[in-house]
Amino acid sequence: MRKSTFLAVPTLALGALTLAAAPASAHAEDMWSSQATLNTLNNSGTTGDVMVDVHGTEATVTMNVTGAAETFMDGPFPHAQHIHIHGQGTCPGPEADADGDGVVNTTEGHPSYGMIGTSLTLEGDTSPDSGLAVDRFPGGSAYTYERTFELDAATAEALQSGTAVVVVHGVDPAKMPAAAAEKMSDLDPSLPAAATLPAACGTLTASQMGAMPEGGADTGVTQETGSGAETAALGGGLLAAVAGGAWALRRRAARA
Ligand SMILES: [Cu+2]
Repeated sequence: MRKSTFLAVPTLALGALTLAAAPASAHAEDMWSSQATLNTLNNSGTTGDVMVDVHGTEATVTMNVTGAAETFMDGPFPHAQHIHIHGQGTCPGPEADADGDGVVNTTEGHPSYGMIGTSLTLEGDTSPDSGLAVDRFPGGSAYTYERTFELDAATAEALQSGTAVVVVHGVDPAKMPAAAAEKMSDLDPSLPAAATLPAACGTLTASQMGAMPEGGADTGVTQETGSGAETAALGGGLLAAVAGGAWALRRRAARA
């Protein structure tokens, strides 16, 4: 009896060690994920969420979008969508409306979210060159998007530094001030302003696993990060185990 009690302690300890060590074997620098909640811009009513799972040089982007503009010239309203980079990593507020027309157009949002790093197209090229390839973007009032593609270095860097921002474009002109709706796009003078107006925006935030400094899981000691006080209080090893487990669950769900 005394012996079994004695044995139970090292078994538990070993279990805890195994849990804590698991994320380390996944190489945080090779596999990580970021996520964003997409909030409405320009009174569009569009919302959604985004998950970016990075595995080496590949990224799988999963998005759910609802409340988007439905039709455009009798077809589904195309929604250009991008990962913007090299800005402040934020979504613009109404004060970004520099010309005072009642909407924050794409150009006016650039200081906040930056330029296009990746075009989240359905097929083909994902570079900034495809930023307005309206025939290769999802469309309609609600959609789910999932695509795996080669992640470019600039977008990867922005994801890791927390300055990557997902923007979904295209707003129902009926929801725009009349004068703004009559304008042509600031990006392409052959398109109406409504086609490229930002409709939803969210900053991609690395999950705890991705934010963990290299080697953090090995020692069980969490080094200083942006939320250092909080992670230290929770305990590095436990947090790593929880974050790793949640990530694995999401991967399984995504593959199903
Ligand atoms: Cu964009």
